Amino acid sequence: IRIESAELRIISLPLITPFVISTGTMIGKTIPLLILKSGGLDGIAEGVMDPFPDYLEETIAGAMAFLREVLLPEIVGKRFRSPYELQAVLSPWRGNRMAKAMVEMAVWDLWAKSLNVPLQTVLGGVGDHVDVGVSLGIASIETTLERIDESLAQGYKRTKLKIRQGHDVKLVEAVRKQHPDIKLTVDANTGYGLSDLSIMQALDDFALDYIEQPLAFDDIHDHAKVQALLRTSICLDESIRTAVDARQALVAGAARVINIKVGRVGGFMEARAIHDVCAAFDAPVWCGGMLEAGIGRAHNIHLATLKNFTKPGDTSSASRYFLHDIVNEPLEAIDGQMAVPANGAGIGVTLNYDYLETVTQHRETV
Ligand code: OSB
Ligand code: MG
Repeated sequence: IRIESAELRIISLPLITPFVISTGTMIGKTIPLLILKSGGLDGIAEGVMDPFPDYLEETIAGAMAFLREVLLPEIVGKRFRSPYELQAVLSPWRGNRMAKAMVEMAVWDLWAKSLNVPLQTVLGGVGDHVDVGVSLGIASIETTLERIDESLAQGYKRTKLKIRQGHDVKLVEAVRKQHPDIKLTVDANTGYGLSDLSIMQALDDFALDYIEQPLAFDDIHDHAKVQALLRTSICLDESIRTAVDARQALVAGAARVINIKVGRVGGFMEARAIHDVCAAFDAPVWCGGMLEAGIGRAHNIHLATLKNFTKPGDTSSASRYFLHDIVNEPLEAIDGQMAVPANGAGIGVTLNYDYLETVTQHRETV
């Protein structure tokens, strides 16, 4: 494949309901999009970085500059026999895995399309659907219970509650009282410290499937201290950017489950390496989400068809977040299962350019 040109866009989508997590509230999604053109085919990817560094360090502004000035000029006009050859372009640069992931994921899409196969096939995934659960933002106990009734009625296979200081044990207690047997997890998005051990020990009594990222975004060591004192598994999200991180976390006993987000870890090569390390340690993984629109959601679903994605992922229906998606194909879960998009090769979804124009805030070509 020869990359002929690259288009960068920033789009802005309103969220149907504000999404509240321990680090802040999202009322809309600003999403960078990359479209690579090659021989009449488009390779497309979404970035998962936020306008400001509140989940991890990357920002949209920083990613746009890095893509525009460094990464895209290094690939436009060049030939790649496969996405594996991108390693030489991407690996010299430190960090910035979300920006690198945009390039890498778009090239995987392009490569699969050039071979006329689904993305999951080149990734090594199998099956035509994946199990999914919901991630419920912070809200009152009453509202949370209503949302749970709704998602259970829709057949979602796991309920993840966002928690934060002061909104944790009582919430989980109330939910467990109503639903003693559901697959339940919590995600603290780094909201606690070692001094909050008693809270984490209290959460240990509710048969949670795991407690996601209780401690700092860059910590492994202290998670191991806490994991040693809990029966409940810790699941790491923010702390895992690489397969080396995953190995160190599993060797240290910092977690027994890992949330893989292809956009967070720099693309499919690293996502697969993390998946493989976890499999070697018998640690299950699941596919996380970043409130992606249809392009990123489609990439995530293809990834989640790999064999060690044994827990339900976060790629729930797009309509839970957006009134209109940027892709033509509806990505809607049925009975807790999301079909692998298959409208054509690659990611199996197509951009709705009419709608895209109406939500595009910025557009440039490299
Ligand atoms: O920690 O998993 C997270 C959304 C934004 C930032 C961080 C996280 C999340 C989610 C949303 O939990 C999952 C989804 O895309 O539905
Ligand atoms: Mg998380």
